[in-house]
Parts: sequence; C-alpha cells; structure tokens
Amino acid sequence: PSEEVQRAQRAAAGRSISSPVPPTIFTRIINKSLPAEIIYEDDKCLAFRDVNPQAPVHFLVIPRSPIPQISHVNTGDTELLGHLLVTASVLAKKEGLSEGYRLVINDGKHGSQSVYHLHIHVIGGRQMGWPPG
Ligand code: DGP
Repeated sequence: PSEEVQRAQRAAAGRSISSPVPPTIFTRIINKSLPAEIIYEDDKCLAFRDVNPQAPVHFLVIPRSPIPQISHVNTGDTELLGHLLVTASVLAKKEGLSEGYRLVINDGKHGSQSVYHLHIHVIGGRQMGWPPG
C-alpha cells in the first residue's frame, strides 16, 4: 500500500469505539496553535489548504466541532453537514474551479482516513480519474 494508505491503516489501528475522541492535529489548526493556510472561517467551520496537495487546488473544509468521521454523524448534524457542503461549493468557485472538481470524505480504515476529525477534501485544477484507488 502507498505511504498514505499505510498512515491511514496505522491511524485506524490505534482507535477503538469505546475510547473517547482524542483531539487531532485539526483541533490545533482550529485554535491556531498550529499554523495552516486558512482560506475561510466562520462560526461553524473553517477551510485550509492541505499540507500534502494532490492537485493544483486541494483544501479541506472542517467543522469546528470535533466530529471524528462521517460514519459517526446523526440527524442532529444535518444542518452542519449541509453548511460544510455549501461552503465547499462556494469556496471551489472562489478558487476558480470553473471546470469542475472532486469532493472526497474518507471514512475509517477502508476509506484511508488518517485524521479523525471530519473533513471534506476539495480537489481540483486538473482532470480527475475514476475509479479512485
Ligand atoms: P484523510 O486521509 O482524508 O484523513 O486526509 C487527511 C488530510 O489532512 C491529508 O490529505 C493531509 C492533511 N493534513 C494532515 N495533517 C495536516 C496538517 O498539519 N496541516 C494541513 N494543512 N493538512 C494536514
């Protein structure tokens, strides 16, 4: 497996359903104790450039609230999730992605999630392939 998949598998192996959700590196980006190139923030979310970009434009939209992953949400999160998607769309337009882009949410081990704070990847500026690896 690629280095990214190996990192994700290690992250998944270190987690258990019963353990409390530990703060991740994204909590430090939210509270500004770790620098990031933040391109947008409001009271519910923020967006910043991915440190390991997979395309000319690659940023993440995350909730301030530390929801670990998409498989853990419930109906109480409906409005927040809608806000994250609309924010991703508005920012994609601002970033000039007029020819389209890819939104990705990796979940858990098989999804190769490596940071357990929910995030939407917005990836664009080049032709994407399908299926994903
Ligand atoms: P995922 O595999 O979906 O969990 O992706 C996590 C992404 O987060 C990955 O593309 C790299 C990015 N990332 C990890 N640590 C940092 C960081 O400290 N700063 C920034 N800007 N991005 C990070």
